Amino acid sequence: MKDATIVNRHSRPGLSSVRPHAVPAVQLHECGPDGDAALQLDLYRKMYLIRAAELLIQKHYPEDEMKTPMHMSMGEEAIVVGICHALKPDDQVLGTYRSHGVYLAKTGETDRFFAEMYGRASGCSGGKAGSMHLFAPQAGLICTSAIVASHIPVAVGAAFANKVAGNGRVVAAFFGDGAIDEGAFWESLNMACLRKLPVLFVCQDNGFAVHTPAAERHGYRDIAAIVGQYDCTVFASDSTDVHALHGLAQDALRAMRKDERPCFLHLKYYRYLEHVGVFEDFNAGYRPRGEFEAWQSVDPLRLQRTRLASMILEEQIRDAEARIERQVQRSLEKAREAPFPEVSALCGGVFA
Ligand SMILES: Cc1ncc(C[n+]2csc(CCOP(=O)(O)OP(=O)(O)O)c2C)c(N)n1
Ligand SMILES: [Mg+2]
Repeated sequence: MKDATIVNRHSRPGLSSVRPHAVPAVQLHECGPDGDAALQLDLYRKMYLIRAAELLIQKHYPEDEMKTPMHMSMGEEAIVVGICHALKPDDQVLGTYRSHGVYLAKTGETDRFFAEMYGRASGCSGGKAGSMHLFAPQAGLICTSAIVASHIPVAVGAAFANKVAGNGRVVAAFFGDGAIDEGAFWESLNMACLRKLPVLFVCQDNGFAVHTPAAERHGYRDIAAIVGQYDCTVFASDSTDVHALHGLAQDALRAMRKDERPCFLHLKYYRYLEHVGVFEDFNAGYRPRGEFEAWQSVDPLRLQRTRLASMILEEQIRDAEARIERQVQRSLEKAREAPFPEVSALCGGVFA
């Protein structure tokens, strides 16, 4: 394993039209004088929960008991954890169909999560929505949506409501680079800037919409430069270091409060698995395995585990990992034993 490294925190973005994303250069991002061990362990635990839950999904999905399509978060853990950890508990988030990470980072719970994967009544969406439509309003997760960019106007509406209510809440909208191709994104950005709404626009750029690279979709070169023309603050990073991304999110939230205007984060990462499903897809011909292998040197969990190893005992790290593994295993077993929704619930919670 290579040394833990942190990437240039506010690096300039590369050209969004260039494939592949370059593996970020690495340099150690320092922790606080006291070593910040508790914070670093918290960040690691949250990322480990996401990875452990998805590894379990990966193991059991082929049994065909989880009927929902799966869009996996592996590779983006540092982004979702870094940002969600910087938010206050009652700040709100919305995400895409690829939101296991967002759900787990914001709620920390896995019983209702796994029940939803197995379509059980105790699932976070009553077992009728599946992996793409996760809800946890009590934890600030308003919704996740399968329709690209459809949740971004909802985020702006929620931020408008918060502003009118004067409750100080921030709304973070997570979306992929494909959402930038949608009018809904630009209209939402415009409205949020015009009305000075507390929205954190988080673009998780993996360079692909399904299998189509940015170069075949974008008639521009630098998304951050374009968004920078709007009345908002823009941050860009290609870091996979959760500590760096957490710091960046804190900077963004401070800027939002100080300037009373939205922030746009352009964050690059590498999607580890196929667009939809639990397997790798390097035989599909649109990206080489070598890219994935190169990104493993900056895998977010690996970086953070190496950092932690210089701060706390190996035994403490293993203990934290074992607890999380027991948690997800228990949740999966509970979900399998839980009842399906009643037939009478079929038409509940739908518009028509
Ligand atoms: C409005 C809309 N158009 C098309 C699709 C089909 N579709 C599903 S995922 C996807 C790609 C989105 O890519 P991106 O936003 O970059 O997210 P990623 O899958 O890379 O996380 C598309 C086009 C859709 N779900 N919704
Ligand atoms: Mg993408």
